[in-house]
Amino acid sequence: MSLEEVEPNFFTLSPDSPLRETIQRAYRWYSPRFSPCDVPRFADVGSITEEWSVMRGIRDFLVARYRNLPEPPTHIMGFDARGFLLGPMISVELGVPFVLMRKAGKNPGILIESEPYEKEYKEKKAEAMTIRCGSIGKGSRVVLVDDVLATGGTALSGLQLVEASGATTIEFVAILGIKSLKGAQLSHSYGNGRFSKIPFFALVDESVLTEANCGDTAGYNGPRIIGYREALSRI
Ligand code: HSX
Ligand code: ADE
Repeated sequence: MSLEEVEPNFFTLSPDSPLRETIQRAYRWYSPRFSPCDVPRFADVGSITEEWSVMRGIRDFLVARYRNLPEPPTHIMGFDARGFLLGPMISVELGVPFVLMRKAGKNPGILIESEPYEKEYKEKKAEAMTIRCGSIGKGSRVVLVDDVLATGGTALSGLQLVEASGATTIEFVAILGIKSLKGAQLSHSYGNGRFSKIPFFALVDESVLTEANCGDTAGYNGPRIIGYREALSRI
C-alpha cells in the first residue's frame, strides 16, 4: 500500500489505499454534546475495535510493515490507554514485547517520567507518561503506538521516554493524525530538532471524519449518561 508524505517525516496512507477506505467506513466521531471531551470531533476508537475485520486489516498492515524492515523493532510501546488496544496485537505477531507507557502513578517499579504534556483536550492538570526502568534499554528499537495524534503532546512524551532509556524510536504510529493540529511538528521541532528524523505515520487524517461519519443521535434531548437503575427500568 502506498504512502504519502504530508510534511517532512509525517506519512499517511494515500487516498486510494483500501485500508484507508476500510477505516473510513468504520470510524465514528461525536460532537461535544455526545462525547467526553470538548473537542470539535471526538474520534471514537470503539468504532474501530467493534469492527474486528478493520482491526485485523490494521494489524496485518502494520505487522507486514515492521516485519519487513531491514532492522525490525525489538519492542512495541503503547500509550495509556488507547495504545493498549493496538500494540499487543502487533507485538504478539512480531514476537516482541509490548511495553506499557502509563500515566504517572499507575506503573509499578522504578520509573522514568516524561516532562508534563498537554493534549488537544485539557485534563484538570498536565499529565506525564512513565515506563519502568529496564523495560527498554540501549539497543532497543521501539515503535510507539496510539489511536490518535492530535496536538502531539502525548507522542512527544513517548519519544522522551525512549531517548532517556538510551533506546531508539523507529516510528510513531497512530490510526488518526489530525494534520491541522500539527502534532508531528511539535516533536520534530522539539529540543533543537533532536527528534526531527523520527518518522510519524498516521494511517488516516481528519478528512475521513466526514459528516456521514458523525455518531451523534439526531433529535435526542435526554441525558447523555443513563444510570444503572434508570437503564434497568427502561428494558
Ligand atoms: C488521547 O489523546 C489519545 O488516545 C492520545 O493518547 C492523545 C492524543 O492527543 P494529543 O496529545 O496528540 O493532543 O488520549
Ligand atoms: N485525543 C485528542 N484529540 C482527540 C480527538 N479529537 N478524538 C479522540 N481522541 C483524541
